[in-house]
Amino acid sequence: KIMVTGALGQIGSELIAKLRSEYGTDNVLATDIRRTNSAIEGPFEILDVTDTNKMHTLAKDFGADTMMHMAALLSAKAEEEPLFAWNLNMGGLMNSLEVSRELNMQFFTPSSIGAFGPSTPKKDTPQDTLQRPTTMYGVNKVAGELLCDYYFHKFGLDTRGVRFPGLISYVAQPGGGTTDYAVDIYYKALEERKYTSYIAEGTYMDMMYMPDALQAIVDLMEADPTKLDHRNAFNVTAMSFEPSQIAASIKKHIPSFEIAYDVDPVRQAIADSWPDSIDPSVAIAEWGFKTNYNLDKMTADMLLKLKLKLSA
Ligand code: VAH
Repeated sequence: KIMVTGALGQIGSELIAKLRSEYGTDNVLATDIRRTNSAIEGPFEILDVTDTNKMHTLAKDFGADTMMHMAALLSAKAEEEPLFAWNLNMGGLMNSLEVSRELNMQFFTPSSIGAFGPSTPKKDTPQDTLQRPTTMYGVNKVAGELLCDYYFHKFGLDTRGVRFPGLISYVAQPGGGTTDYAVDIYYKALEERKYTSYIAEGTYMDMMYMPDALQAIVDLMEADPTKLDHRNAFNVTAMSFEPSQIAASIKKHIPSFEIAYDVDPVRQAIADSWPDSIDPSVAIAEWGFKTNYNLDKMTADMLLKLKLKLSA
């Protein structure tokens, strides 16, 4: 039985559906700081992840044996409010680790390519390398990786994680990320036939379509633990592209689509501090990480599903 925090977020909202289809609706408890109008069928509870007691009570009463901690403030938002980001990202993580330790739950939380910094090798970024991020989000992610490994070595807690690239989805629009231009561009392509990118042409970042991200979480959590030499957190990626390449992919479907640039210095600085392309070979070797979507296949699916969503 799985408890998910941040269930209304960009990953959480689709992770709930994925887990419920894999394990049954009543075996997945969705929690978030508020209930949105988008009706969530199945078990749902209001939870602020900085409230340890309520988190413990909900997990215990539900009989959860697995915790998937997805609640966090993303990179751009965290740069606007670094102290709040520290308290939410680190306070929430510590609480979810402590509750998982007390109730002996298997544990998952995502890290990010944001856990790397300007001094990290930018191409084929290795699994084990220098991590000196220059954003509050990155500091939270590196500290989070070390904390999750600590709980594994010190308490034997079965913690696992992946360093996600930018994730692209059509269900919940991401809030406050840097890679979100790659989601916004699809909405604007359909609504306005043009998009003004806040990330400069030529800025490469790792990306992945949400279905591949969700499958990676399930595959990692079901992997044979004796095969895992690493725990927190595995490099995973599906593709690396820069804005003009995703624009070209969209133009194959919408020939009149045009991209323009109006660079946001804050989010550009964040993007420039991250790798261009990371190396997922350790995840492939230790638990069979794989992806199904490249840029053109993702674009075709995103435009199809968004057309349906926007016309609904
Ligand atoms: C962000 N989408 O932009 C998130 C993610 C790798 C990027 O961490 O902050």
